[in-house]
Amino acid sequence: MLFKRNPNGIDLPFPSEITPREIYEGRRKFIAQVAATAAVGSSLWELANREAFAQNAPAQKLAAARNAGLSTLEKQTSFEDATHYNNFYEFGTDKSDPAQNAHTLRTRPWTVRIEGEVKKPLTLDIDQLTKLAPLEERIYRLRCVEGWSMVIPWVGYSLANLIRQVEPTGNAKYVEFTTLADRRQMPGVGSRVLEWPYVEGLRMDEAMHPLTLLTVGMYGQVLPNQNGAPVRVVVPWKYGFKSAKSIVRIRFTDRQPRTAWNGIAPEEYGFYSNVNPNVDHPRWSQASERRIGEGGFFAPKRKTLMFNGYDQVASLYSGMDLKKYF
Ligand SMILES: Nc1nc2c(c(=O)[nH]1)N[C@H]1C(S)=C(S)[C@@H](COP(=O)(O)O)O[C@H]1N2
Ligand SMILES: [Mo]
Repeated sequence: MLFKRNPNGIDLPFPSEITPREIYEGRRKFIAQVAATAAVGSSLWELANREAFAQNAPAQKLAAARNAGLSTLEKQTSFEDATHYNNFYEFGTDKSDPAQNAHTLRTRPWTVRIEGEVKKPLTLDIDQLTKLAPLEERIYRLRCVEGWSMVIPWVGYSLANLIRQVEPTGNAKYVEFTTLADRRQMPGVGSRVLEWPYVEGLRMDEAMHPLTLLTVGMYGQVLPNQNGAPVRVVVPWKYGFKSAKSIVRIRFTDRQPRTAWNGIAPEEYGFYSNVNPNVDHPRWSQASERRIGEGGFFAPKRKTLMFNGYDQVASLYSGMDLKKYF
């Protein structure tokens, strides 16, 4: 992937260099076709097999009752698209990299440490965490800051369930999510595109909002590695980068945490990063979006909605200047 040096001197991906879905799809079909017609070199075989591995690894089913009240009725993005067009820079910066590379992530054993400004710090393994509250299916829109969106049926429960267990103190004003950064499992860790580990954060009331989903699955099964296995958050009214993948630590703090994107480019990626069509990114408009799977790169775009359409969070920001606190 090519990078454009932004005015801060920090290398960030430039939207025109994001691989259009058609191109990567074509590439994948090509690989599959060649692999099927026998006359192939070993490197192509290897590529095809690696993709097959990431795609077809035995999926553990996860039973969950649909929370209809919090789910959109819009057409769901296909599982294929949702698992092959990803941002997970620990596995590379191309949209197809996580599907190809994330099979090296070991998701068991996995523990999450919950600590900081709490009365009852807790370490949970992934099974304990999954069973902490009844699992729900919630179909959310996900809007990436780059200008595309998807509709995904996630499986999880409100993060508030976990937060109540640890009894935050009066000093707990923010929640910080730290994700795994292991060079042996993650080929992108060590690259200079971001700070590692990938850290994200929310204000306490945002973290407690019932929409904020502690997520262990999607499409009725455990999270595929490329989507942030074994546990991530999904914060549907914020740009996708706030929804940290493969979390290992949740820490409650009295100060706003330094987060990966806000830390390296604060003028471009605000701490809040609520979806807001009226506040453009300095290098591109946020007024509209391309729904992945909808007619390709040249299809008409959709209008982006304030808070990504999740109006019920508006009261969290009453009295705040959302141009200043973008
Ligand atoms: N650890 C980690 N979490 C991450 C990212 C990342 O690079 N690393 N990318 C973010 C971005 S930019 C988006 S849009 C979403 C994409 O989630 P999805 O691939 O499951 O659709 O994950 C977010 N969480
Ligand atoms: Mo994103």
